Amino acid sequence: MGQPYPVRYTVVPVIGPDGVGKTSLLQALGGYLQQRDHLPAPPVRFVQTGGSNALVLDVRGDGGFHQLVDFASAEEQPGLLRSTPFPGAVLVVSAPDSIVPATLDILMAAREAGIARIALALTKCNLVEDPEMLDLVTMEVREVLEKYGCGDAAPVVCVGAGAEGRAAERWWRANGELLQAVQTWIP
Ligand SMILES: Nc1nc2c(ncn2[C@@H]2O[C@H](COP(=O)(O)OP(=O)(O)OP(=O)(O)O)[C@@H](O)[C@H]2O)c(=O)[nH]1
Ligand SMILES: [Mg+2]
Repeated sequence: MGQPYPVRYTVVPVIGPDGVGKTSLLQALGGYLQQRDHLPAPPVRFVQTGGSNALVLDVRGDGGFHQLVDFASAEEQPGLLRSTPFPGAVLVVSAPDSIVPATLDILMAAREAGIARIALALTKCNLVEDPEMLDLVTMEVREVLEKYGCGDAAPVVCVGAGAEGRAAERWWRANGELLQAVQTWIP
């Protein structure tokens, strides 16, 4: 018998309604990791999945990798979640749109599939100018997470892709916060 393989891989589906910014989020996180860790290229790649390509982001941590996978259209997500046991997921909600019916369908499917840990990425926060509005949306998503039994410790992180100038600094740091939340919240 050899030694157990020392590296853990945790596959984390990135779920949420169509157009909320799932692909943009993974690309932004890839760019962040490239710069932060001085990588020759963003740690993203496309994998072939049936009919379509899935974008995968490898996040390296002390104990192994989290592989964030931008799998499927909203319609296909419930089936995907039922087909494979995942320890956790990143649920993406667009801050300007907040919770929409498709968010609830996907959240319900994730809970039914036994996904215990959900980290919530509130995207497009750079499009919301009023900070109070952002607080309201954050409260709303927290309420929904609690209602669906995700617990009050589930992380909710505001992110924004594609911002420039002074605002870019804030959203740059937010990428790190989201990755940290995923690595600590999803085993
Ligand atoms: N300003 C801004 N625009 C964003 C952000 N994230 C995504 N977008 C825009 O929102 C649109 C949809 O983003 P996508 O990343 O394609 O969303 P998606 O969830 O992958 O969409 P599907 O794959 O079609 O389900 C694109 O036009 C993005 O440029 C963000 O944080 N800020
Ligand atoms: Mg996409």
